[in-house]
Formats: sequence, C-alpha cells, structure tokens
Amino acid sequence: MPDIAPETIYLADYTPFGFIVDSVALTFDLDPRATRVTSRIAFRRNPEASDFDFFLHGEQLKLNSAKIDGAAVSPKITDKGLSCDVPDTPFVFEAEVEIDPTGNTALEGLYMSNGMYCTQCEAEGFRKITYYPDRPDVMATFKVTINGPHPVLLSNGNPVSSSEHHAKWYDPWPKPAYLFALVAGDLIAHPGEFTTQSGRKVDLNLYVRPGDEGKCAFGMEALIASMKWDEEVYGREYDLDLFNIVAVDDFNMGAMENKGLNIFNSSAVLASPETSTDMNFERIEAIIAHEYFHNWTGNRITCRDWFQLCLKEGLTVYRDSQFTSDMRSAAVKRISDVIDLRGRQFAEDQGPLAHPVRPESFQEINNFYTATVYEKGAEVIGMLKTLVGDDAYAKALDLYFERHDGDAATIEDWLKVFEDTTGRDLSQFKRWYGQAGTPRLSVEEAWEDGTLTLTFTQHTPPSVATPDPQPQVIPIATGLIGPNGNELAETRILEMTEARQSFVFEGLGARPVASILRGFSAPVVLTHELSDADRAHLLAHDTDTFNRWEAGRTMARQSLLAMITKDAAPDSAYLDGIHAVVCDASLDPAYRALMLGLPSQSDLASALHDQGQVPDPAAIYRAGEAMRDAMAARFADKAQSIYDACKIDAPYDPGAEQAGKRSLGNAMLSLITRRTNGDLAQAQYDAADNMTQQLSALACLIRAGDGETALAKFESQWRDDRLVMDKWFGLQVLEAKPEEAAAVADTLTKHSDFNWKNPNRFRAVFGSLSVHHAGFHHASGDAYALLANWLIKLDAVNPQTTARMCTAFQTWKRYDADRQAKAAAALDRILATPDLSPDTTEMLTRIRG
Ligand code: 0A1
Ligand code: ZN
Repeated sequence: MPDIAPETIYLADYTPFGFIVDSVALTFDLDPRATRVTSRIAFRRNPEASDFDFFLHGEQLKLNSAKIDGAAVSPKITDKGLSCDVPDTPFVFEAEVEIDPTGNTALEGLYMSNGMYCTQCEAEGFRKITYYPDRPDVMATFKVTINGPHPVLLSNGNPVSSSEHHAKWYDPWPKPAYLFALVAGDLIAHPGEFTTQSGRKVDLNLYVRPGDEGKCAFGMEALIASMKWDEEVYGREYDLDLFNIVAVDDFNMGAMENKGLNIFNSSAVLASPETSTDMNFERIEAIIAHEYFHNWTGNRITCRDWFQLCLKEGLTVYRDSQFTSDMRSAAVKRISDVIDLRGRQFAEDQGPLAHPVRPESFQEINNFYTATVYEKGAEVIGMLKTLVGDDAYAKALDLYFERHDGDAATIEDWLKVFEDTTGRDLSQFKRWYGQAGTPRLSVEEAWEDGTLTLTFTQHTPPSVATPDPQPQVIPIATGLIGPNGNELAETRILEMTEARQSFVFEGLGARPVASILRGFSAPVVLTHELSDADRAHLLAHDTDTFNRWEAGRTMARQSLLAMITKDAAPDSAYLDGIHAVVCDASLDPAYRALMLGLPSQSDLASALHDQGQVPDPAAIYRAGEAMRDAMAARFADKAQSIYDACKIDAPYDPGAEQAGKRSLGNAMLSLITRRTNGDLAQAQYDAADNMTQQLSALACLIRAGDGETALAKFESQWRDDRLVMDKWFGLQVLEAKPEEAAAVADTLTKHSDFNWKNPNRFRAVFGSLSVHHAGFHHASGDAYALLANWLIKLDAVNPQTTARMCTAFQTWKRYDADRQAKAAAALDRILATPDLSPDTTEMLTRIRG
C-alpha cells in the first residue's frame, strides 16, 4: 500500500475555481517519446469565487518553461500540479511541457496505440497532457495546432486549416478539458453525410486503421440514425460542421464522447457480418448512439463536478435505451436491461462497493464509472418519467436544455426543471440519488366483496454508504388480469411514498391476479407471493410483456432454489409454461428466446445470500445443468421444428427481425446438442456465413466436448483479426467446466497472442473468468489466485483496468469460510504489492472491508 493515505474528496466541499478561462490555444509537436505541448491560456478572476490561489493540475509532465504575460516565471511544482503568484487582472499563462506517449501504458492522457496517437481525458487525463485546471466546471474554447508526420491529424471542433504534417482546429463550443481529444496516424476515413433539421450539412467520418475499412458501414448508419432520432425525439440538432469517430485498439472503456471527435474502442464500433455477432451489432448501435447523444447531455450541458457524473451518464443511458427500444423491440430491450441491471447493479448494491447514484465522496473518480451511476442512474430517470408522464417529461427536458445550455450543472438543477414544469415537490424523490442499496418491496393482498387491497412494504438494507435508509418514492405500475386472462383495468401507477402503504381496486367481479411492477417500473427487489397456478396464469396471459417474462423467470428462480436447497426436481409447471410460450409462433422469436433464459448463477447466489444462506457455487452450477437437461427433454418434441423454422434464406441483416430468429434457433441448437450430440452444431458451424451462427455452434461443440477441432479451425481462420480472436479467447474460458476454468485461463495466458497490455485481450480472458461463477468461485481457489497474480502484474501498467477488474471479488464475503480465506489471501497479496496504484488500492480497500 502507498505510504501516504490517498486523499478523499467530498461533494460537500465543492468550491468554484478562482479563475475563468477565456480561451486555450495548444500546439502539439508530436514525437512518440517526447511530444512537446505548448499552451497559451487566458485567465481572469472568477467573480463567483473567493479563493484566488492559482493552482493548475499536472501529472507526469516535464516543464520546459512557463510565462505569465510573456515574462518567465518559476512555478512551484509538485507531483499533482503547479502553483504560482498571478496578477489580480486578466493574464495569459503560457507553458511548454514534454510528455512521453509511448511510455503511457495507462491509456489516460496522450498515448500510442498501434502506431497512432490518441487521447483519453475523462475523467482526469488532461492533466497528463499539460498544466490546466482539469475540472469539469472550467469550460473554454480550444484552438489546437498539430504538427506531425501523419496523414491524419485530428482534434475537436471544425478544421481551420491543414497542410502536409500540419493541422489547425477550432472548437467554438466552450468545453471542459475532459472532452479534449487529439488523434494522429495513418488512418483511413469512411465518409458519410447528414443534413440537420435546419438544413445544415455535416460531414461525418469513421477513421480506422488500414485493413478495417470493411467494418465501417454499420457504424456510419448507426450514427446517422442516432442524429436523426435525437432531432425527432428530443429536438436536438448537431452543432458543428464535422463529426468524427476514430476506432482504437487499446482503450480502457467502450468509447468517449469528446466534442466532435468521439474515440471508440474498436470493439465498440467495427462490425461486419463475418466477424461480429448480432449482439455485437446491437451493442455497437447503442454505444454510437450513447456517445452521440452526449453531445447535448454531457457536452453542451456538462457536470459541475464528478459527483454529478450521473447527470450526464444516467440521462444518456436512458436516452440510448429509448433509442434501442425504438430501433428494435422495446419488450426485448427492457428485459435485457433488467437482466443486466440485476446482474451488475444489484450485485454492486449488495456488496461492499454499494454507493448512491450520486456518491458523496471518492478517492479515485475512475472507480465510479459504475453500474450504479450509469444503469441505476438511467432507471431513476425512467421512474421520473413514469411519475410525471410523457408530456411533462418532454417539457422538462426542453426547459433543461434551454435553461442550462453551456452550464456545468448539478442534480439539483436537473430536478428543479421537473419541479418547475410540474409543480411537484421532488425532495423525497431525490433520495434515489443520495441513498445506496436496492429497496426490497413486498406485497400482501386482501380480497373482499369485489375489492382488492394491495399493501406494500418497502425496506432498503442498510450499507456502509447509507446506514439509515429512508423510504423511497416508488412508482409501482400495476395491472389486473381476470380469470379468463383478460385485462380488467388499465395499468395504474401506484405512487408509494411510505414504508407501508395500501392501494385499493374496487368494483371487481371476480378476484383477479395482480400484475405488479409492470415494465419493471422501479429498480427494486419485489416479493409477491402467488400460488403456482396464479404465477402460471401470468406467464400464460399477462399483457405486459415484461411481467409475462418475469413470471417465467420467478418460476425458474423458485424452482432452481428448491433444487439447490432441497434437492427438488425441476418444476414441471415452469417447464410446461415456457414450453407453451416458446412454441407460440405468433410471438416475437427474440422474446421467445429470452423466455428460455435462466437466472444467472450469480443471481441465484444473491438470492440465497438475501435469504441468509451461504451459496454453494458447485450446487448452483449443478442445478443449472439439471434444469437445462430438463428443458432439453421438455422441448425434445419441438426443438428441431423450431430450429428449422428459424432458418433464414435472405442475406445476413443485423436488424432485430433476423437477429431474433437466430437467437431462438441457437437456443434450440443448444438444447438439441445437449440431448443428442454435436452433429447439428457441427453442420451449422460448417455452413455458417456469419459470426453469430459460427460462434453459437462453436459454443455448443465445446459444451458437447467436441470443440477441439473447431477451435483450431476457428483460430487458423481468424488469427489475424484481433476482435474475433478476443471471442476465441473468451469463449474457451466461458465454456470451460468449473474445475477447469482457471487452468484454461492460465493456459490461454501462455498463448503467443495473449497481449495482456491490451485491455480487450486481458478482459477476454479474465473478464470471462470472473463471470464464470462456478469457475471463479471454485473451491480450489485457483481462479482467485490466478486473477490476483495478473492484477498485480497489470496494475504497474494500467491501473484503471486493474481497478475495474477487482470487482470480480466484490461478492467474496457471500461464500463459505474456506473460499473467503482463499479470496482474502488473494486480496491481501494484491494489497501488499509495493507501489500499488491509488485506483486499485481504493477498490481493494473497499472490497476487503
Ligand atoms: N464517458 C464515457 C465513458 C468513459 C469514461 C471514462 C473513461 O476513461 C476513464 C473513458 C470513457 C461514456 O459514458 O461513454
Ligand atoms: Zn456516457
């Protein structure tokens, strides 16, 4: 551990910066080892500030010279930044620094990826480029000159001039430094064009490395669709002459919304039918939309400080999920989002990393790009919209854009536009931003003389972050299904504000089955005791597509838990119920495929932990396998015919319709292979002309114990494609038997293509190992030890990705004493590493507890 305790920063301590930056001019003389950055920054005192000490952030910089108003100065330098005396009147600060892009393996600031220069400045990377007030509430216009021997030299905004080895850019929109970007390299542009609703022509480019030109078309279409959607749905028009996207191979996250110059992890933008799965296409479409939507929710209106991160992220995730719902199937999108929320955010809330959507303190902001800030942040916006209604939501957003354009805003500002639009008092609703933990909601029913009374109780488990949670405002969308399966009334939004509260439905002829929390109208864990027959009734008849799916999911969970704890047999009512839905050809194939999914092993471990039990990963795994066998048997009559009906005789299209068929067909292939052998999977593998079919068949073959030849074939076919090889690495770990998962991962790390410094490749192996529940938590502790070894190694090179991967251990206290001892030993070993980064230290200290 570092000798000096890392500094904790508190939301309550916010003060404005002492100076306003009027303009920034930067010149880059590119050199792989010694890039010179010359800055000229115009400052004046901030009338809203009271502290005028002049401090500029700066890390890992070599200062060659500094001047104020043209006169040389000798600032005081620490490893965090620079300070010096400055005049009371406006002044110009100039500096020349030298940085080493090649030595920058952390991928924050200016770094090299496969011979190209690129940047990542969110959250605090700009301070590794030059001395600057690197905080989001300091917004300025940037003029950038780039000198370098590269055909493509890019920065934010509009091009001013360019000649060989020289380019000038000007971004007229004031922005915080975290949105700065620079790219230089030997890149190919895939061009496009968009005319905005007011008739302005915008040039679009997707820049890729030579060889990747064939993987650009889909990304460009997705960008154009996003631009159009944001105009139509939110009235938001693009505001520069140019919009550039660049794909880079080495990137810590998915993508980054730099103004006019989005930088993408190549896995989040490059796509072709042969190399990308349907899921890849959908994810790429969503990420392109997400980054584009940030232009208004994040860039034009940014965050006052990093505690407000959810202001841009929650809203932008919410907007991208609306976009996907409109482009594809809303029902399928909602279910997929909830599966993801439960798997990642609920797990975070249940463990030592629990924090509010708007945290109140942090040590390293990079550790707070979490499922809670992003996904729960989006759920909170969904609830707000449900509570105020669609029209008021639209009005509040118009007011938000009008009132705060150009601002660095807060959650208070955001809520105020809703209060001003609707006259509602949102002070209790604001708890969703301030309290950690997932509320547990339970419901009791009383039926008398045509009146149904639903009494809800809410309780949020206390956590370190929120020791004394108060009742939340919970919108509970509720419908009533009559005995014949008909809908008895329109869905009602029950607005729960108390710890315990009743709602009454009167004038009912016969007792209905209540369909509660429709569309998953709030991010809570609902307990609704229903008879098996009533639950099956919902599975058969609920008109709410989410709750119909949820009924099946609840039956599956209950059955699996009984199999785990009581050695029960798989529930035949569940199997019959989903059999009926999956065989109903009038339903969307994608929805039918989702019906076949089971709660993840990690979700089952959570559920057991919630019930006060110690989950046994091996028993959970066995139950899942037994349930899959039972499903394969139950579908033996129909699996082949459904598989055949899912065949597509048209050229590959990544849209929802074909993707849904492939998803259902592949679910059937998996059941058929389980009951028979790998022949059908082998036939599909051999005939596949797209990655979805090829990879699904490969997974089936591995599970059938027949994967060796196909894996070798796959490797020789795709050896030169980085993104496809990530799949090859990942799949072998994901499909390994629990007792072999750590050894498989270990063997893969010895493969000549295991470039561990590339975050995608590292995640392919170790991200897969950590989501392999029974493999990662195998009693041997081998996976804990292996991951610890590699995290120790990676931390010295890339602290951000290391810290993020530590979350694999976040649930370690759920398990038995023996596993806990092994996990603790692994964690302590990492923590004892000399010079461990602050990022990893903070994460592990919180996880270790
Ligand atoms: N703002 C980006 C995500 C992002 C965050 C941090 C990064 O580096 C620490 C990089 C990207 C988004 O929401 O897409
Ligand atoms: Zn974002």
